[in-house]
Amino acid sequence: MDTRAAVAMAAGQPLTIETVQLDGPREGEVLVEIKATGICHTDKYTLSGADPEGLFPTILGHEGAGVVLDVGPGVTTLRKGDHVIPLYTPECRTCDYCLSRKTNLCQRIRVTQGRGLMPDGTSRFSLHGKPLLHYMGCSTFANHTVVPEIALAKVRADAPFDKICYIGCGVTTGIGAVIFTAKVEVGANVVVFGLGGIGLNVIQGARMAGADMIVGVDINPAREGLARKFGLTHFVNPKQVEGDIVGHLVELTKGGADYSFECVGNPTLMRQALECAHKGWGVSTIIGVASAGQEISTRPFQLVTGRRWIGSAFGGARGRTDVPRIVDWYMDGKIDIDSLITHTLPLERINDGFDLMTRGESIRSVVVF
Ligand code: NAD
Ligand code: AHE
Ligand code: ZN
Repeated sequence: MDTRAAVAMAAGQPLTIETVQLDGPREGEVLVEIKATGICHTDKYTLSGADPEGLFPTILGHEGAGVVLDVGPGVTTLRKGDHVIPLYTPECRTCDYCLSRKTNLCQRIRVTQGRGLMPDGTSRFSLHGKPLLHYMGCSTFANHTVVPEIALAKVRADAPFDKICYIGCGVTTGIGAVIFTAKVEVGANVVVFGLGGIGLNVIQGARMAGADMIVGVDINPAREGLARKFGLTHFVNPKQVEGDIVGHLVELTKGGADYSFECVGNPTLMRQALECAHKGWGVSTIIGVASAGQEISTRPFQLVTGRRWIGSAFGGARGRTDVPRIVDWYMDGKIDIDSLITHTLPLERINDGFDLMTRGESIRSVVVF
């Protein structure tokens, strides 16, 4: 079939809107009509060329929601008409990783996914007879896509696509990092570096968890107002702090953060986030994605003295299990997504969405097909 897509022909170039060809679903695969997709900072990172797994030409996008149009042979858990959210972290429930119960990082199809291919090693997309690569197993910047059954969460049919698409990455990543990964408890002090599409969801998660003090650190002063709506209690602009930011945060939190989160992708901030964590028990969670070649560092003394440095992908969420629950949280009014979707665009304006992010003017732009 033909479908419309925003194609990334090469790193660093704007996306081009094309009519691409999409083959039908094969064994264990599902054809999905994407109704809406968010634009995440990770799409920008990959488009920039800094992602070692960023292969071109490709169809980016990993924050979508849509409807099942067709299923391939062997698909048993989904059928035509089901509403779904594609998962860049699948949940096969049979691999060693899923069965360990220690991680959400299902590895069933990770190798082919990282090469931009379906599990059988081929692509379903092509343009003028030449293959286009998939991205993060999702490629939601296309009006139609093919996704493995194990990488689709079935969600309730009354939830609006243009809002719940954000649960496909940002909402789950931020809230999940607090609840599933760090397991923040009632009364905790929390410091969040970066108040964008992820960090604001960390703040929302920290409030849900019952944190006392929620400190946000961002160089964009415009982030403070919205962050306060989500539970921020203290805003720190590093540009206005004289001297050492770590010392400032330790003093503000009266000894250090019980939990800190890095939501920017900057190794310098990752170090600051670790070092502002409380001696003896502070836990610092890295969420931000840094480019290939960048490394984190600290004095080992920071860890010897009881701080823990951990990371979180997709908020530690098991997608097929947890994503439908998070959709329920949204529909029940327990979490706010609407206030974070600052821009809604047609596919033809998808590059504007990237520009808004670059200029720090958007939290989430959502493309509606
Ligand atoms: P964003 O662009 O919406 O937000 C980034 C925020 O960081 C902005 O508010 C910006 O002003 C702030 N910032 C930039 N430099 C700063 C500095 N020096 N000090 C303080 N604040 C600074 O991005 P996002 O969508 O929120 O994504 C954040 C990061 O999380 C990215 O690296 C993205 O790739 C990553 N990410 C990771 C996962 C995961 O599963 N681990 C999932 C989604 C996104
Ligand atoms: N290819 C990238 C990987 C970057 C990365 O860590 N991605 C996160 C999701 S970001 C979503 O916006 C993730 O899930 N990581 C686990 C995994 O298996 O990729 C790089 O930098 O190499
Ligand atoms: Zn993302």
